[in-house]
Amino acid sequence: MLSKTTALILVLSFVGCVPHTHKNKAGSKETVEHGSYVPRDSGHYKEGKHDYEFDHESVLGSHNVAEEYDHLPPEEAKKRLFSLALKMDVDGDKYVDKLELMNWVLKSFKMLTDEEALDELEDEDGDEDGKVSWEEHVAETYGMYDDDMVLNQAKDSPEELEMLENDRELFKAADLNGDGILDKSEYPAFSHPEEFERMHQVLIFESFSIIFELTLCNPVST
Ligand SMILES: [Ca+2]
Ligand SMILES: [Ca+2]
Ligand SMILES: [Ca+2]
Repeated sequence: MLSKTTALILVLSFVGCVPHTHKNKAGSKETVEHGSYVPRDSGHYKEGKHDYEFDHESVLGSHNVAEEYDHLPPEEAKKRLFSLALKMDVDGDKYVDKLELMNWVLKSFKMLTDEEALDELEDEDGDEDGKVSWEEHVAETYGMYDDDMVLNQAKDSPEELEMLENDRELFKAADLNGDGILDKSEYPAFSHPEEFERMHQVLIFESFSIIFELTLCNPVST
């Protein structure tokens, strides 16, 4: 069990850290080699070094709020973080135990996902109606008006073609009511598919396709 003091030290230790840059938004729909999605905690250690930025955001649940904390006077930051630690103590026993801390961080991760998804939705929402159509996604991602144009351009680029098809499958799976548009409640599953169980089937299929292609391209010699 973490004592209240320990939890407070953990939280208050943010105050003395170097201001962070918020460059990386782990969890966004970016893939690493062979199509794996970047897990939420991929940036916790960078090149073997502990990344305090990750800790800040994991507790605060917002890139924007974490950035705001960098500019607070130390006393004000301590005050706010102290009340945050009190909120973590759900059962009010004056201690923050492991489960309370874990639940808090999981809730923060969900808030980070929603914040990142909303940022991405606003980037893609060409007509600013608060929703993203497939055409808007294609226009923002590929710089073209419809997928026919993308298909035409990508005929010599299997990678781009595959990316378009993968995006289309993810879009369909995220679109719960099947109206061809992703609203604010549906969009997070599209931008962060690895964090939504209903999207896993599409991701698994995508990964198998990539492995299958790699196997065909690089057959094991016997
Ligand atoms: Ca407690
Ligand atoms: Ca729109
Ligand atoms: Ca929809």
